Amino acid sequence: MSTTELNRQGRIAVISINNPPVNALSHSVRSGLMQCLQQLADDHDLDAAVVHCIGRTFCAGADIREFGRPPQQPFLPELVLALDASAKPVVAALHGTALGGGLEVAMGCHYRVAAKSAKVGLPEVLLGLLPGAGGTQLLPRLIGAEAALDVILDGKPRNVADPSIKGLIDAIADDDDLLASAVRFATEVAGKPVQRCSDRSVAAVDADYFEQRRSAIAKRTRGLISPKKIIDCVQAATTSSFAEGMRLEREAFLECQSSSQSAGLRHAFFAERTASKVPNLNAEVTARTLEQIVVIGAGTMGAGIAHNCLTAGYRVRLLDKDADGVARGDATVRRLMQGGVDRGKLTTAAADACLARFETSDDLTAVSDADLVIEAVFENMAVKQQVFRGLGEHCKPGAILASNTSTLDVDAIAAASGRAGDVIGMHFFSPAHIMRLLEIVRGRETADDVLATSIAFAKALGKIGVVVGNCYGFVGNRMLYSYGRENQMLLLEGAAPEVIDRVLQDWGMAMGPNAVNDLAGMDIGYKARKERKDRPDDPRFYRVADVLVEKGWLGQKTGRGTYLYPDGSRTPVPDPEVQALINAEAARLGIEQREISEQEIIERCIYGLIIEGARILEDKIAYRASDIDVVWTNGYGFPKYRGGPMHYADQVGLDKVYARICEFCERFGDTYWKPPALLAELAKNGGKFSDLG
Ligand code: T1G
Repeated sequence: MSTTELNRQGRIAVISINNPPVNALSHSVRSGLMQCLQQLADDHDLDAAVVHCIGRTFCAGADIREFGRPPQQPFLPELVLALDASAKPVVAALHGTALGGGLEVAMGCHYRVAAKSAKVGLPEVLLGLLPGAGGTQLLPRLIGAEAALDVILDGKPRNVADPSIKGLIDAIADDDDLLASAVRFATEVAGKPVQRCSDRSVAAVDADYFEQRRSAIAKRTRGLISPKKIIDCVQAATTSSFAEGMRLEREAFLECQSSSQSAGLRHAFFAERTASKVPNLNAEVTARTLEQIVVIGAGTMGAGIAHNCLTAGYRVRLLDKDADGVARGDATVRRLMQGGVDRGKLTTAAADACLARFETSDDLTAVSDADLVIEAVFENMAVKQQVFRGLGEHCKPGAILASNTSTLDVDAIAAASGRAGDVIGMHFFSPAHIMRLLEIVRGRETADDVLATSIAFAKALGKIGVVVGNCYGFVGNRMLYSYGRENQMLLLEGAAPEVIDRVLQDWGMAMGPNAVNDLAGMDIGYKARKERKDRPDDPRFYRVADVLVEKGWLGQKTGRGTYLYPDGSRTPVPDPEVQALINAEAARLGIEQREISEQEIIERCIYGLIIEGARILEDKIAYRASDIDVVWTNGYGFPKYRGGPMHYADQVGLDKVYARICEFCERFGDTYWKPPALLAELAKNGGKFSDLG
């Protein structure tokens, strides 16, 4: 329940907004604020006002949950204009993160007093939007057009003392003295001429500057609508009147808001926050305390995981079976830490503090003090079971035992430990210190508090934890097989690798599948396929990749894979020898090659994902379709502005998706294309995956 009320401190009105958890500017907050402004105007015993928020933050923006519903007045721009027009000065008191519409409300006020720790930002671009309540017109008037463009285009929050936003904040207060400072400030300006942001002008900027920004942003935000419109609006702030600029901004905002891109990004925003909510997890359960982490396996993944845990504040011991492995892991962690300092992500002092909590050892039994052990050894069941037998013997009661396996049976690993209730899967994505996704694999016997601890641990690492069930490949890699399989089939059927990659990258994938294979190294997938017990009995299944690996053409690390990488470059160059090899394999398999349309390439790969996603829902390996979307938009380069494979299917229409899959089933057989019953049911009833909760 939200409240917005006006109280008095002498002749100063203190307007308090209270709308947990982040004081989003819901309809009731907007209405309450408008009423308080009217009360300020009408009350002759009030000379000025302070607007502040109760709880952890000033308004964090418009209430995104209201989008997609019929808008209710007062709209946010009306509120901002009413603040700006107030005859009596209004001071915003900022703490926490004043974001989006929250910062726009603050800029509608005449002054801004901020707590030292406060941050401000305009993250609308991350939702496929643009500041739609005056942000593109007000911010340039306070900090200049170029600086405003930086803030609005990157969408990142900045500390209020950041020099890049000089001119936005009028005074900075101690965190525990914010409201009193703001009231004192209001008292000082009371009775003086009001300083309206809208009255300011914006210094002229050369038109070429905006053109340069347009071409730069086009490369960085392939296909996105809102960045270009942001530049248009900020340019208008330098050339048009405030009223005209506001009109243009409103027009552009409504266009962005109604776009499928914004729908996809808003879906992703809420999906990432819902993913950590486990439907049948006992809410009373409390997480176990984690202080000492032990990572077993000092390879690339293990060292990345160790680095991630160190920067999150844990004590970390990195183990490997031999001294060379330990030395390599130690060097990797230190290199990653220095990289963070070089990029300005970490201060040297912070890096040193992390390393002071870091140690290594080649004694695999050095686990007795561990609160959590994360196994990151070779992806082989026998090797993992041996490690877990040791953990079962040497770890203290209550220690959590996690496997970083990317595909293997977590229950079989757990059984080897003799304490399956303490075992869980934690599938990190490479590079572990950068990728935000963590698949948390709930084993059959995983205890509720182990699961709750793992979810909290993911958040502490700054990752998006998605709880998934135990099957081959869990959610991400299980679906990757369908996507990769269709890529391989298309190669044999006549689509060149570079065509497939270009089409899928133009569609929005971060990289084409063949370039990804070369980047990761095709030997990894090759070994996993050889281990698979349920490998389809189909000579075409990943045939091209297998032949390339058997020739030693693994990808970038060998200078050639699907593509050539001359002189150690990382730019893929089509390889005529590979194309000849593909054609020969197709002929040997009796596959008649043909011209394949771009649309078919997209549908074969993306609908292959959707089918597997539907089967995952049928098998209850994911709690909700949006969890599958979170996995693919955060772990596999699926474009966030399309929301994820399941949201995309809903957008296309499940009846259309189902019909196309039935066609593929006719043409290519039901081994891979048999429509899941769930999809058929939803398509028949006009349903959506999002209806499943
Ligand atoms: N509207 C509705 N709910 C929101 C919300 C918002 N703007 N922001 C957060 N929530 C919910 C969130 O779903 C979660 O709910 C809970 O609050 C805690 O969030 C016209 C159009 C503020 C930095 O994009 O960046 O203004 O899961 O888990 O990690 O120009 O939330 O508990 O049920 O993220 O501490 C612009 C989005 C909107 C800011 C806090 N503003 N929010 O992070 O908590 S568009 C944003 C955030 C706009 C105007 C335009 C973060 C946070 P639940 P959380 P957190």
